[in-house]
Amino acid sequence: MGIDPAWLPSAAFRAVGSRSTLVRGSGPLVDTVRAEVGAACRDFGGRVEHGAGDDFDLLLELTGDTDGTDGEGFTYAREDGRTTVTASGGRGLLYGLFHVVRLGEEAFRGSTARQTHRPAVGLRMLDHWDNVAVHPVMGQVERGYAGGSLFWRDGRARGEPERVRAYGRLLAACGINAVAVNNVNVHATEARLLTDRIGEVAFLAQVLRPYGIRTHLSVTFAAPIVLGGLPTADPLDARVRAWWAAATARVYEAIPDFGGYVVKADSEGQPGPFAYGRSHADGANMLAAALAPYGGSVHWRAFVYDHRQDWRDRSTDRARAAYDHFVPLDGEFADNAVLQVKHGPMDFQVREPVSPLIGAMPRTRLAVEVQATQEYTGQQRHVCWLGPMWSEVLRFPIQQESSVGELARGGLVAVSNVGDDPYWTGHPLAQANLYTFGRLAWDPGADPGAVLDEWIGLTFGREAGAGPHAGVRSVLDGSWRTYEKYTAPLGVGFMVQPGHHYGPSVDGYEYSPWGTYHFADRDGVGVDRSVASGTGFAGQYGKAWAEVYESPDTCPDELLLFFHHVPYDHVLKSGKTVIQHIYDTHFEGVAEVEAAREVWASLAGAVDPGRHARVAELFEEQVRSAREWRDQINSYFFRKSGVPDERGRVLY
Ligand code: GCV
Repeated sequence: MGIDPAWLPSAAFRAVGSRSTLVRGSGPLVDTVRAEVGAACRDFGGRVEHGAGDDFDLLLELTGDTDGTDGEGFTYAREDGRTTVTASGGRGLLYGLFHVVRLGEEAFRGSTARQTHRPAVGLRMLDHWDNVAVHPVMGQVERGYAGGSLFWRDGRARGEPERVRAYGRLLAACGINAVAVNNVNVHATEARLLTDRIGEVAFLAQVLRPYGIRTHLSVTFAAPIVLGGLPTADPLDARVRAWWAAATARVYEAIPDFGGYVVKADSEGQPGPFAYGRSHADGANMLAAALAPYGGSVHWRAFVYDHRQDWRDRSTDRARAAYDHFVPLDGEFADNAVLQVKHGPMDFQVREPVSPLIGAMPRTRLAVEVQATQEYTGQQRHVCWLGPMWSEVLRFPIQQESSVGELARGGLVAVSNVGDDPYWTGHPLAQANLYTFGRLAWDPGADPGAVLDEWIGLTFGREAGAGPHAGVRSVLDGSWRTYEKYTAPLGVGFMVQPGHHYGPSVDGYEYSPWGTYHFADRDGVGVDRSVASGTGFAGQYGKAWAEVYESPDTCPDELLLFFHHVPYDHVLKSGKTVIQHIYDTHFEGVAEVEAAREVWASLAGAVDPGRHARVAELFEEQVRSAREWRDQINSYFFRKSGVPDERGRVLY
């Protein structure tokens, strides 16, 4: 098959393509808009108007006014039988066109008073964990479940502009405006993208630019040593600073609109400022200084923790690490240094509390990072639509008056789930995660269910009452909670097979150095992170949430084992004991996957055969894997606790 059109099949453009449209303005992004409308008109018989006449149904106009949002906003109105989109910047016009595409026929009915649309945050980015050269353990894409990289193959740029361009188009259509093109774990080959191989990055930047996407690059903190031959990478050393300034100047010669650097430092073996007795603010600010003359930013990741912990040491708590490292540095970061924080304190588990760091650094620009690639949520073999989780995170009032989405002033970032798979994302339904991320990054307060409806309508068709809409929706809508039910219970996390992280292994990380433990014994399970008797992590929140999480009586059920070690007969707010909850949810989770598989089977004939077959095949694996999770988890806790299932179901 060719490349899947995903949420931009030709049919999605019918309403625009069958009418006459006037595009006013000039510039590269306006050319993109014109080309999009032209292609739609060729498919559906409409016209692109030129000149000053007023015989048109849709006006897309670049006004040149300034709307204060870097030209990304647009206005939309329908009056006197005409639909009008105006924007002060090319990106805004492009986003306005895609708004009309999303509305379809509705954009050409009745009347709508002028509305203003603008993104809540300026940076909406995808980070690719793509290696240029195949890594012996991690492969071409670290934690990638969609085939090889879109950008790189076997040590080189793939040089396939059509595919990259199609990708940029999909991203623009859901509002994403930045892409980091290589893994944050920067190995030797990848390091050179910064210097002698910058031309390969420039090629990608050139292909993505017409869709309003800026290119960013992950760099190694040790670059002055490994590329520049200096004896040190000390951020306060004048030679090091000069090296970064010169390297950055050359980057901007090649890519004038380059977005900036992404850095993983002092994390999981990556080099960083600690080796020189310097702080992470020193490290980030050095790169910020190199980027500042060109308007670039450094995205400095807060994922810093001890990955060589002794499991016998009960006082070290990985959940505390980001806060402990970074909160003392609040106010020390340069304006163009953005601290990029994972949404939870651990590592993209199916359920985590929001990272307390997000509410604790008022004088620092923060970006919040989520993971579209499903490392811990089924690896794109399981259906797991993450929209509701991300929406809960973004709307979470971490401070009394501010939600996470409001505090993410430095941007919203997702680790990409895309590869060179013909469906882009391995599992065709995982496209919904990519689309949903873009739309929630544009508007963190949006209703994720409405976003899902949009995605289904664009991807599968919008005929009212007919088609697969209801079936696809029911398969995706509750799939995150279903996944949670059959995997690690009540926020305790992990229990995955070490290394690749697919499938159950309850004790897989229990005696490991990675800091991810559940502490199950014959009496109970969970991690005591209270201030009173545990690691004190609960005290990293502001007063209101610290009080809620401190006691098992007030802690929400779904996070109970994240914050507390409780006996198996502890009664949840739901009225069930912890052990019975574990049994029940694991049986329910599998039943829900089996039911979803039947719904999908019933859509044969309503969904194109290739897509239907791929998803049907993946459902077989999901059912198998979910049963394995259920039986391993239930048997493990039955054997530990000796408590039988009150409903008498089989435990092994
Ligand atoms: C890119 C987790 C993943 C790693 C990843 C890391 C990170 O630990 O398992 O593969 O490395 O997160 O976010 O840096």
